[in-house]
Amino acid sequence: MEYKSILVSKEGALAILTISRPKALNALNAEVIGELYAAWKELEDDKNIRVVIITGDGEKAFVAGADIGELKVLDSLGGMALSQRGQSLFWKIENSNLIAIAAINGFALGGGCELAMACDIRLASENAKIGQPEVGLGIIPGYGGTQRLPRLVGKGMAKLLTLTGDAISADEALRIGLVEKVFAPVELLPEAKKIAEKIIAKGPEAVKAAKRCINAAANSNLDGGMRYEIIEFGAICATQDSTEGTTAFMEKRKADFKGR
Ligand code: DAK
Repeated sequence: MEYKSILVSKEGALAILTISRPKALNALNAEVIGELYAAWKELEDDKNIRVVIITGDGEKAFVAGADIGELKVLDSLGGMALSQRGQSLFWKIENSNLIAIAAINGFALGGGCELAMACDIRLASENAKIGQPEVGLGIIPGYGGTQRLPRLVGKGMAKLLTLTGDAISADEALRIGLVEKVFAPVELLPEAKKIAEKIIAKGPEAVKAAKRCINAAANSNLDGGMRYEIIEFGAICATQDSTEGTTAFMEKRKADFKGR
């Protein structure tokens, strides 16, 4: 499918989804959100794809936020509708069978930070600037930022970032656990691809089940999460891949996973 504001490329089981609205530093307007929806569905429907790297076009921005021009004209109902649409896209990414890696190649502000937080893994280039500056515009984060940020960095740090609106460097984001790794700008995409390839080499059903279990940890107490893990573990033991993976180890050979 052809898109106007995003680019989708595929390399085997890996897809690279690039948000491309460079004149507005890749800000998320309604068109970008709509196209991300369509592209995500296209990638989920493609049974060959297992990992998606999401990045921004150019060297300056991942995503500089929701489109401020569009936010300016929102009334209360419009704000709720937009928030619900964006939230459901990010929910879809977070709970997808696909693994999403955010390659943060510059500004990730407001909606950009929220998109990155909906991904499974966040990698940043050394020039990244990350933050939730909405209160400076007289609004609050509307794509899940008030909920995902405290889950990643703790309540106090989430308040410090959100209430001051300060953007932080990649190194500071690494220190507080907002990103997992930092690379030189030229290394960001190659390193993201290496991580993607490692995931792709693993048992497909096991990767999906592990993602579901870790997501459950954020939404349940320890007891409930442990019980959920037992159920997922039981299901994974019934797959051919679990037999193949354990047999391959005993036979000192590489596993040949089939995804079933
Ligand atoms: N929206 C629209 N245009 C943007 C933009 C944005 N978020 N960010 C940058 N641009 C545009 C600029 O207007 C400029 O356009 P022209 O003037 O060239 O036409 C172009 O991109 C280049 O930007 P600058 O000239 O400003 O570039 P600089 O290097 O000088 O500065 C900057 C880069 C990232 C520091 C600066 O552009 C900036 O401060 N941008 C705004 C960052 C920001 O505040 N982002 C948060 C947006 S609020 C909700 C849903 C979601 C949200 C809230 C509610 N509901 C549905 C309720 C989320 C809100 C946000 O994300």
